[in-house]
Amino acid sequence: MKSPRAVGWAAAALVAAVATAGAASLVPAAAVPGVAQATPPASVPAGHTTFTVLLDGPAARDGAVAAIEAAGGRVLRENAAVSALVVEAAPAGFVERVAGIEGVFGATSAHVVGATRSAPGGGAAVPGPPAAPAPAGPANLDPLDTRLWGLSMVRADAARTAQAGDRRVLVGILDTGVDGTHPDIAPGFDANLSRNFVTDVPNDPAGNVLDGPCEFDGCVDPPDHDGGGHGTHVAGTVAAAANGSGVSGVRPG
Ligand SMILES: [Ca+2]
Ligand SMILES: [Ca+2]
Repeated sequence: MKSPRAVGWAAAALVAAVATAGAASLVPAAAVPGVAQATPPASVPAGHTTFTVLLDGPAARDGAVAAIEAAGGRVLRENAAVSALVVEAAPAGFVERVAGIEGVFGATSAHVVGATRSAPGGGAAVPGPPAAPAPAGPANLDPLDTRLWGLSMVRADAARTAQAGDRRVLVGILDTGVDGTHPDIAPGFDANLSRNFVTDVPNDPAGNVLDGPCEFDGCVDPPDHDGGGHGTHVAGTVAAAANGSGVSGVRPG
């Protein structure tokens, strides 16, 4: 996973951003004609695992699903808006078989991509160095903007005087989700354009806590929910409103 700062800078390159996309739901397969009833993660047979399979597009869907099932896969959920499937199967050779199917753009297993650092002997965050005194900030920034170094570093404070943003520009935040109800986020957030591609995994196969208990039925968060907070932080870097409170983003208006 990129560090928060790396993600923030990547988004900042888009400047004039508007809609911050969080995550939205893979619809239950039962809602899709021709696909079996959605099955909760716990029903994945022992020894099987889940895969994300991305199709070329809607036209490829029916043929690809039939071929995936012939290759030993079972569709659990489908996000028709982006032609993505969550499929369970025995892992041996499944990705290789599916990758060769016409209409399949790519496939990968659900797996841990990394781990964050933990404090020795506990889960508390490792304290950083003492914060430097906040410098006097440029005019027209929100009260907490002086605690950020990035806005001035990329001259966003100066850029906004010429162009505060263009709402035709959409930015997707691929992260822990986005709290679309946050007062600094809500003005630029579009829940209808947002999707959640990830199902909560309460525990890893060894029983260790990963996401913890699911907050919502089906273990899929709604598109305006952030289960971790980091995605909302990144969305704020991009597009927090310049509204006289909190912080403002690179695209403040
Ligand atoms: Ca969650
Ligand atoms: Ca603000």
